[in-house]
Amino acid sequence: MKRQLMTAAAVCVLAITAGCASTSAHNPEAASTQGQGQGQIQAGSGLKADYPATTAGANAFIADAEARWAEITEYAARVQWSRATNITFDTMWLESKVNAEVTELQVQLANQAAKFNTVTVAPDVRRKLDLLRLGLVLPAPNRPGAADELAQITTRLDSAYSTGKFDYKGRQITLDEASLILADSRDPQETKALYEGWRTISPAMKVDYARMVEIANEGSRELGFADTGALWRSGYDMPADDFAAETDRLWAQVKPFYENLHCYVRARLNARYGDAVQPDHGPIRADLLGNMWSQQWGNIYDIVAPATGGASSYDLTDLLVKAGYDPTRMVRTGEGFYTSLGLAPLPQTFWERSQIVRPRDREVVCHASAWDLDNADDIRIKMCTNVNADDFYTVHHELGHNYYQRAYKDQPMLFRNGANDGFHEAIGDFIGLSALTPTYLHQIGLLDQVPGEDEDIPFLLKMALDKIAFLPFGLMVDRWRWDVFSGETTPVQYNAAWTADMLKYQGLVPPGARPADAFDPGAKYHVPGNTPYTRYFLAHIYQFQFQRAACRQAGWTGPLHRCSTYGNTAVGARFNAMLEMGQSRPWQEAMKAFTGDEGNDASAIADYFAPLNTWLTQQNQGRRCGWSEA
Ligand code: X8Z
Ligand code: ZN
Repeated sequence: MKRQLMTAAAVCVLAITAGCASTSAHNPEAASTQGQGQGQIQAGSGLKADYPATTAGANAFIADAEARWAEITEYAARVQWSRATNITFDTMWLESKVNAEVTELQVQLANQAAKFNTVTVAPDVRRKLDLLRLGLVLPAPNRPGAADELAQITTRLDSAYSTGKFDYKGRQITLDEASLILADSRDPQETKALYEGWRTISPAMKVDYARMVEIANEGSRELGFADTGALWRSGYDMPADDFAAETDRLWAQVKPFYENLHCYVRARLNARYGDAVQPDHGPIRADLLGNMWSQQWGNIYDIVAPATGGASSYDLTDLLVKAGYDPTRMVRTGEGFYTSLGLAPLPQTFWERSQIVRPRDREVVCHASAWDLDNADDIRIKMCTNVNADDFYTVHHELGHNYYQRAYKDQPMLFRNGANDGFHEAIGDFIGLSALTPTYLHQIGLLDQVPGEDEDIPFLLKMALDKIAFLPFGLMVDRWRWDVFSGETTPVQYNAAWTADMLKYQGLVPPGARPADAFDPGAKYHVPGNTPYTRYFLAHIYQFQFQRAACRQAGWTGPLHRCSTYGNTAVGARFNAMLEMGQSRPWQEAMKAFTGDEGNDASAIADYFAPLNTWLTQQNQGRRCGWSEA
């Protein structure tokens, strides 16, 4: 997960990091910025000098910036880890303080970097200067107190989400408990209560969120961007407007397939629940899909399984439970896939320092993330792992971040990140595509025998429920945020706009009218956690490109969905070579190095799911698909 400049910490969050953890990049020692003009060196900033706008000045600035960045990101990551694994007044205080320092430094570095815009420098130096200018997630403006205020808000929002609980059947439950019940519940009254219950944690975030948008926009404008959304869109080695158009193009490529899936699932839900709960036309009721945000639908496979012509003979959650897996064994199994590709085992410190299960005695951030605390070897995951299919996938996902972090650790400091944030998300997902194949599950002893071809459609349907259903969600979260940052959506419109985007992109509606004070976006981690989300949309395209390329390299000639790269060290070596590049080159070069592809290409998804799309089209014959009532 990282965003461009992040750094050490986690890969799921904000600014700094690379995984899904956090390190915002906000800044407080704004006090030291008082009265200074942009680009000036202030006491306490850590930069050694105010560098002249010359080639030598640029080189010296970059050397200083890399040293300072390495130092502050390790410090920040350790504070952030402390807060994320033990949320208290004091750890929140400490995190706000360090995040403010980080933001202040980042803003200062961005301003300094811009001074070299017209200076002749070596290509690597130019890339580093660009990364410094474009790599922030939430910049603070250069006035006293702004970075402090921003940092306090972001720590408060993230902590409010992570400690959120609601009353359910007379007791307070957490998101993880609610998610487990929702995955299995087939009672529409219960799913509605869980959907609405979880969303009672977020109205209290709205004022903070609106204020945060104001401050970050002010900071973005000072850096020369129209708003924070424009800053986010600038980190993809292409003009920001071209990037937005690129996501539109990719969505247009995959949307017919999503509509096909939506149509089929709606019909099966209608058959199961009847017209009063789920009509056979229009949008789908969001709480019926087995996931708190309806972003992955695999948990309702039993409802939508093919009525005739072959059913799936296994359920991965059942297999894991029956085989006696525990959370640590799930992670060990994940590591085993990576080492089978020839990559080194995880360090002993990974096992000593990771948080694999939810601690019983304190509040933590349960949303899964992968961390790199020292920009080198101190890699960890932080999860609240349960023994089920969802977390089997998530373990492989998180380890992908860690293996990426480790692969690029010898790059210069400013290149220690993913080729772009979507790459960081796609690594573990690519591994997961093989790890979910029946062939692999058989190899590790979870399945007694490999199912025959008659289980191809059930398998592909399961995969599509997670991967294809995700695509519009992967797009809509930032479509909502881009409109919020641009001012197109004002605070009073926050919830209505979110609901409208759910309908527009996903074809979903909440199970009932939302209350006037609702702030449903706040009930999705990445919104209060300030993690840009388009990365996941991209990752869902990239992972299939990686898979198609890897299987070609392996000489696989069968159907793409049956291919597993487990144990293929040649593929592993070539894949790791891409990982080792970090963000030293534009992402298009990293993509080409491993896949040979020129840029993004949704045709790999089409290849993977081709038999299912044909099958869905047959199933949908005679149905009116789509959700517009017009
Ligand atoms: O946030 C994550 C990872 C951490 S980077 C668990 N994911 C997104 C989500 O949960 O919303 C992975 C898939 C999408
Ligand atoms: Zn991730």
